Amino acid sequence: MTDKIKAFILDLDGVITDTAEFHFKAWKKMADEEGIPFGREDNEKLRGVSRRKSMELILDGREMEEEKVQKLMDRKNRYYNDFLENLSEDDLLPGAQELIDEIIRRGYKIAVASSSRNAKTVIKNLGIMDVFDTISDGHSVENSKPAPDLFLHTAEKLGLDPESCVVIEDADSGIEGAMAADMIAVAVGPEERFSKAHYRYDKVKDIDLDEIIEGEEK
Ligand code: B16
Ligand code: MG
Repeated sequence: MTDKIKAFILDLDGVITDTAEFHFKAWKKMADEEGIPFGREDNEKLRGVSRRKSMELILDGREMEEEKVQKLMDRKNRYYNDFLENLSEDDLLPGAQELIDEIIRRGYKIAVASSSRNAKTVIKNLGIMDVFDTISDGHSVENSKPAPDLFLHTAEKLGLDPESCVVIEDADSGIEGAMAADMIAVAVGPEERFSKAHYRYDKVKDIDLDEIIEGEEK
C-alpha cells in the first residue's frame, strides 16, 4: 500500500472563510453607483472567478472603455478592502481550523490556491499566515480557474506531482481546474452547484479526511 496523497490545497473564499458576502456588497455598491443591475442571484456566478471575469459577468455584454472598466474594478476593490478591515480570527468558517490542524497533524503539506489578489491580506487578518507551506493567489498565474494553472503552480511550489495533491474547493470553476490538473477534487457545497468532483460534502465541517485518504490508498 502506498500513500498517494502528499498535500492538501485549500481554496480560500468559501472553504477557509466566507468573504463572498464582502465581495457581493462591494460589487453591489459599485454597480448601484453606476446604475448597473446586479443582485444576489447574479452573485452566485462570481463564485471563485477572478476580478476581471467577475466584472465581465456583471457588465453582461455592456460595452465599456477599458480605462473605465479598470477604474470600476479598482473602486470595487477599495470597497472590498474596507470590508476586510473587519475580518478577524473569528471569521474562519466552522470546521476550517479543525481541518487545517488535522491536515498538519497527519503530516501532509498544506497550501492555499485562491483566485483572489487580496488572499494574503485575508489570510493575515484571519491570523493563519504561518500555517501554510505555500500560498498561491490571483497574482501567481495569468489564467485563472477553471484553468488548471493555479493548482499546477501550487504543486510545483510544493515540489509535488499533481496526482498527489487534494484540492478542496467551493466553486465549480475550482473543481474543474483541479480535475484538469489531474488532482483529487473535493467539492464543498450543494450537489447542484457542481458538474463533477471526486468527493463532495455540504459544508467544510462535514469533510471526512479518512474517507478521502482511505479512498485514495491503493
Ligand atoms: P479579488 P477564492 C475568489 O476567491 C472569490 O471567490 C471571487 O468571488 C473573487 O472574485 C476572486 O477571488 C478574486 O478576488 O478581487 O480579491 O482578486 O474562492 O478563489 O479564494
Ligand atoms: Mg472559493
